[in-house]
Amino acid sequence: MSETNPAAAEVAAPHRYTAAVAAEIEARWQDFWDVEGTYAAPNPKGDLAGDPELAARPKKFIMDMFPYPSGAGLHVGHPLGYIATDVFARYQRMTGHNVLHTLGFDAFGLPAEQYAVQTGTHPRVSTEANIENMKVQLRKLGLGHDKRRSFATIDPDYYKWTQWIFLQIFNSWYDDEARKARPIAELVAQFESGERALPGGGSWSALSATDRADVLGEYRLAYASDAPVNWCPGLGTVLANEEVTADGRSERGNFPVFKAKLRQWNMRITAYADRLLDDLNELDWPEAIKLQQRNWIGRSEGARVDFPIDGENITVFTTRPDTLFGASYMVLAPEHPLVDKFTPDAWPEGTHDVWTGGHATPADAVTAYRAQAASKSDVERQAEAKDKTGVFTGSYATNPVNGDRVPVFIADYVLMGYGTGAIMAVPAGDQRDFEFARAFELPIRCIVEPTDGRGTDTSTWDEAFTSYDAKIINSSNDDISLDGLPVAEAKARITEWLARKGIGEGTVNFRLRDWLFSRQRYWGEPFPIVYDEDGIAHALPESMLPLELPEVEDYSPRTFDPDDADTQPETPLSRNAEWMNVTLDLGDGPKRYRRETNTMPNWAGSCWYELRYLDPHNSEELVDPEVERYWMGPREGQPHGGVDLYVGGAEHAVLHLLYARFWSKVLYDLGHVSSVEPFHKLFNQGMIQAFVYRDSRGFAVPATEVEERDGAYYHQGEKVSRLLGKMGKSLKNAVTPESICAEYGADTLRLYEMAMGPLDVSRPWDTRAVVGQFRLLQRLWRNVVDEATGEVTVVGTEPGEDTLRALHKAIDGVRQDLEGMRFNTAIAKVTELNNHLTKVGGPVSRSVAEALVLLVAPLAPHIAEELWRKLGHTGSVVHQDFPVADPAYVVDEAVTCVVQIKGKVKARLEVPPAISEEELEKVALGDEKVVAALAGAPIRKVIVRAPKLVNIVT
Ligand code: ANZ
Repeated sequence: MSETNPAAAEVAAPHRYTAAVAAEIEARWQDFWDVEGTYAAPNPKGDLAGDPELAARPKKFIMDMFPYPSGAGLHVGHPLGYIATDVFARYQRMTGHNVLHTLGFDAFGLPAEQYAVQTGTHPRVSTEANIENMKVQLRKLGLGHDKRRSFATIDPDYYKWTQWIFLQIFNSWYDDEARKARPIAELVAQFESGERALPGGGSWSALSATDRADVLGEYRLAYASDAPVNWCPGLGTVLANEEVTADGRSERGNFPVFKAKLRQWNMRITAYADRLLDDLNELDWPEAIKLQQRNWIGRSEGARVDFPIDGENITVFTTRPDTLFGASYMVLAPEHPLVDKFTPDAWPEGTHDVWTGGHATPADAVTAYRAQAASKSDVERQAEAKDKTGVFTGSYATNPVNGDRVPVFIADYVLMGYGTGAIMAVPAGDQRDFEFARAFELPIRCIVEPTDGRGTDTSTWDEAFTSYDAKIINSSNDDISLDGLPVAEAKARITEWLARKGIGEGTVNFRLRDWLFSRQRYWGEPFPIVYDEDGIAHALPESMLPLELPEVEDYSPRTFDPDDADTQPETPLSRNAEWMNVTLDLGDGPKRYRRETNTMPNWAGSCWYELRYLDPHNSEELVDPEVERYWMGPREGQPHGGVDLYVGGAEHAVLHLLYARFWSKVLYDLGHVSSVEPFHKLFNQGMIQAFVYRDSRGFAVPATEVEERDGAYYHQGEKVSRLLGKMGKSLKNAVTPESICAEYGADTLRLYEMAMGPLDVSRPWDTRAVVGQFRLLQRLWRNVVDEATGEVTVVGTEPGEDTLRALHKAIDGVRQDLEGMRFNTAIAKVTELNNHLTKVGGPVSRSVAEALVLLVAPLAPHIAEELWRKLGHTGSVVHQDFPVADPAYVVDEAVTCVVQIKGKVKARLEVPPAISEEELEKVALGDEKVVAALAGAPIRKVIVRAPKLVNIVT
């Protein structure tokens, strides 16, 4: 590379902007910024209180999704978002805002632990080393972070507060009437006074300590439960639903995941389902992300309906109560608790052969079918293409609207974790029911009039008729008729009828499940929970926080054969008896306790980190309320408050962003923060992709060793294939920011990444193209500095009209582009202005040069600082005012251009006076009237006299 590197080749001019000059400038200014604390965000209590001018400025809290300090370090794809927020933050600083911008590290969790296990070093040692390495890498990019506010989630004085928040959540319950979380003590008071009845009846004072703990466990927002969880033997830990892929495997590692009953901690995020949904409306987020959250929360409006059976009821959840007259059988999830009860000893008279699965008794059939269902993930069970399977339980229930006897089946397409775990099956209106009914020869009643011309004879149908846009038929009894009603009306009418008759009620169901919150890992926050001798969980008092992660010899997780579902997790912390078994005084004298040995999931630390940036050294409270209000509080246009800009990858759509929103709401309800939402505006940056070269065996070969010849690619003489893919070590195509900084400097790297395309679009990295931005900086430099002498060349005379127009148009455009985060087009405008100055030639007016430097400052801060200094200023450019365009020079006076074809005027165009010949020709030939007049005739010649005349000869 070095022979063709202009930075090396052009050293002839001693004061040219070269890689060496860039390196020297950049290192010097990075030191300067650190020493001066240039990026220190003002503190509302100290700095702003004493400075009314500063206090009057609007604020901008600008954040990136913080990185995992992985062992591989950063490649050029990682900082794309960091550079973008940095440019934006710099622009905001220069336009009169108090800006808070910093970056911490998300350092607990599986990747760090796996890396530690691989390398045989303690996760703290390897993680801290990785953080240091990343800091060095990031510093080179010239990011304007307030470093006083940086931290890692593994710092005990950070996770002290993660544990503290856990305890707030543990010590609160959701009051459905008030629609908010309240302290659990207030619930206890209600039980004590009798204001609220105990769910099981009786009086609070008569309950044992264990019973009380059990009752409260049903209310607490953080609670332990024995519900079935996602157990991943290959990782040796349980996982949250959000961490399981659509095909039932672990998102990390791609191992099988099984349902297992294990006592685990959960967060009652479901209590917030409706608020998490409603509050999305006020957020400035990409629609795609909002949609993913809405789908994940999955609100369905429908009804619960009771089907009588042997003096009891089976309650179903349906979104289509209007189809009740078409319910011809029922299905329970195989795990439904009522199945055993309604499995008689023998098959009833006349049981259809296909219903029995070939088993002698219903019990045999049920047992065999359950075993089969248990080996499948929920996703496999619900797969659309799958053949419908199931068995008859041997019992019949009654359809409450028409008295029909409906057989009760168990089938795996019905899940225990959704609705009531039981359905009424309407084969005419639901495709899964239709397929099941065909397989098991069950009646299919037409209760919705098809609108697609297929007719009402269901024996001729190939599929269910699932449309909502139709009328109900064949649906009446002595008391109610739905016939002729459209679906929505029929739904409302039948729901009202069911409620009046006491056999059902309207209800809203959510797909969202509670958040499984414990992991059987070492590298996470310990739970601030201990168990007494009766197994009752107690919160540690705040004075015992942080509960530090103990140093252990063996921190590796116990993993198992990935396919062995019958394994049990083992927590690394339980191997440390001394840490686990303790004597503590929790207020009632010293007693023996056992610590919780699970750790929190890696999402915990990122659920509240925005708050810590605000008040990073507070050891007394989570965050000072005044400070929180200043940076995060509600404002006009941001009714829920939150960070002003949050940039990160789209892959966190539901996991991190949903969890963080949930914690935010709990903290808000309990009065700890004034913002209901953590992130007001979200922006997803695209990915930097890279070419992956593979040999004939499909193995990636190092991208730097590939040669191109006649459009084909070769590695050591062998032809290789080329495809666009991810950048990374494993694909042998990673480019490090250091290598680009060494070759051109960080300012060039920053410009290149921002110029590659719109920020939200993925783009291929092309090292050969980086030089283009380097040349731009060289021209910029040349417009201010004499390359031969190093003297500043600017003059005091005013610029000409043309230059003023070019300047003010650039200022106007760059302002709009930076505000709108269109960094690529902002760079194009700077380039245009710079080229204009080069073309005009001669020394540049000081006023123009200074404005140009200020325009460049957010994008390429080091060179801007240096030129600003050379232009005679003493301070930093960082807090200068961004130039303001003079509108008089921005408006284009348009000129009328006449277009002639063979001398006859065919069109008149309004064009800018400065339009180039080429541009004008393009515009003229593309004009509708001209195209029509040409009617496809071949063009012999185009004569252009910009800006007034175009003559086309055909
Ligand atoms: C009768 C019916 C008729 C249904 C019809 C649909 C169409 P969403 O929209 O996702 O909420 N269902 C209910 N609980 C279920 C469970 N535990 N496992 C599998 N399926 C379940 O879906 C709700 C619909 O899915 C419910 O409405 C029920 O089928 C089914 F023409 O009831 B429906």
